[in-house]
Amino acid sequence: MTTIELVQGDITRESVDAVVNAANSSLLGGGGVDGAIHRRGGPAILEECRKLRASRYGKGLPTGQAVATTAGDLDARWVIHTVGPVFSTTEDRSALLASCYRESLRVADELGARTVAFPAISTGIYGWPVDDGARIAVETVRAADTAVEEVRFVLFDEQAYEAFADRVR
Ligand code: AR6
Repeated sequence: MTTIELVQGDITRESVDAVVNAANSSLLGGGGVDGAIHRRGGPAILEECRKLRASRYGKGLPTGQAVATTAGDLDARWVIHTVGPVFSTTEDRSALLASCYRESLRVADELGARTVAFPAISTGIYGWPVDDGARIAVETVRAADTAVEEVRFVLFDEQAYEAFADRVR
């Protein structure tokens, strides 16, 4: 059984085995939580991301997939980068958002991570409504077949925290 914990705050301050990053396909950084992780984690993360671009992901990391790097100076062993879908009103991309959570947990299992912190993927710059993003996140983690013992959703603001709390209760 995986336990779900909710925290309101900055994911870069968490002590866990793996921190999930809501990245973009370039893997070369950006704003939001991605920017915060690279800022606090330092250049070692970007260096590994560059190597991944030069080797396995020449065309970028596809939406819905996940890949791990060092966590650099974060209080974690790994950062798992995943690319959420941009929200669309004309196309249902929920399966891709669910895939981000599932694939991140699969990578966590490969690494042997037992505690994993997730942000609310796609609910910032990518525009996903936070209530629906929370529903997909919680449903997918609950249904996942994983050895991860604790999933900690780290929500930056109160609205996101409340959206997740409504789903976990
Ligand atoms: N800790 C926890 N959550 C955070 C933090 C933080 N330090 N900073 C922001 N959030 P976003 P996306 C929340 O925009 O929507 C980047 O440029 C934020 O409030 O970070 O998946 C990437 O490079 C929101 O609830 O990610 C991509 O280009 C959630 O994290 C693009 O943004 C996700 O917001 C990805 O967009």
